[in-house]
Amino acid sequence: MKHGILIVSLLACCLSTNAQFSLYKDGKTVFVYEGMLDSIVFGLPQTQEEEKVPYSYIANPQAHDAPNGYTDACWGAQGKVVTEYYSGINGNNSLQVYLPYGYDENKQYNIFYLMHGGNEDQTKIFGNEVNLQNMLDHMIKNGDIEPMIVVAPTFNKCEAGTFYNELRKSVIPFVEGKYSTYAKSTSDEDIKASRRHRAYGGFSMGAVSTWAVMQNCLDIVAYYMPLSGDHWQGNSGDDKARNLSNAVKQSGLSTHDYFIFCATGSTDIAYPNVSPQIEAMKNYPEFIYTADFSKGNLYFMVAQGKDHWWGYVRHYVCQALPYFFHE
Ligand code: FER
Repeated sequence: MKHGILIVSLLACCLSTNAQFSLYKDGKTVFVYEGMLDSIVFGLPQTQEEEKVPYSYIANPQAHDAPNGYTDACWGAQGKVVTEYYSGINGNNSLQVYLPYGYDENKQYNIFYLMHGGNEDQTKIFGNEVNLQNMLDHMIKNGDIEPMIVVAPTFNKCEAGTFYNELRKSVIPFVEGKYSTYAKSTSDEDIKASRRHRAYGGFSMGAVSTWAVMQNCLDIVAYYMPLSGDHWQGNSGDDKARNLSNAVKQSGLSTHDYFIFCATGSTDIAYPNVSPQIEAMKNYPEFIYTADFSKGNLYFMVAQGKDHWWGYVRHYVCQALPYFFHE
């Protein structure tokens, strides 16, 4: 070293194998290693990731209610629901953000945008009737899902079928600029790069908004949860399926880049609309029918005897959400 001195310090904690290892040059820190001592000793690369255990999907899950108690308050492990205000492309608007228990802005979280139905608003999903936050708390506590951020926006400043514009231009930049997701920044590039950590779903007209998001936002969203609602672009089931298939083709994505967990009840008013669409989608090579998302990308769960009501639909959310964010 011609200039300055090189100081190497090794601070090993006596009680654990965690170590901090710093290199100083000219009085400046030029390198810091924080990690396991044996990683240093054996010279493993600093960026080594833990090996991911493959998720055990059920290929054809049958609808069932969430475990008893999931709809009740989860004392001691409750997340937080925050009301936010933003100025978007369709004017001033509001949305609600669920932050999981122990939310830490230094960590990164998967994010799920979940849309209300017709004649409802952004307060529906975390309001007294649906109380989805209770189910999310229990699911996280029980290890059904990783802690994640869940956003309840509204299409009431536009329409269900055009909300995708507000999602892309206003909602995602606002929410993910404020809360810690896998988006490194809110640049178009970073939002695209984090698409596998982003999901969108909705009930009824919210499902209509979901298919429209898939039609128009495949570049920024990988997981879709349309609940009790069909695609409103196209008349027949085959029209709707073809429009979605064409969107996929135009996106240049492969069949392992987007995943749809669709659900409704057998007596739901939307069933006769959704069912032919899904049957038609099965005829297009862009869609591979199974809930095992390591092998396919489309599943349709039908709950026997359930009609068009959030009280049933929230249980579909509980069943579908664990299938997301593993690919
Ligand atoms: C459907 C999608 C949306 C549907 C109904 C709706 C009957 C919404 C209805 C409403 O909000 O009034 O497939 O099937």
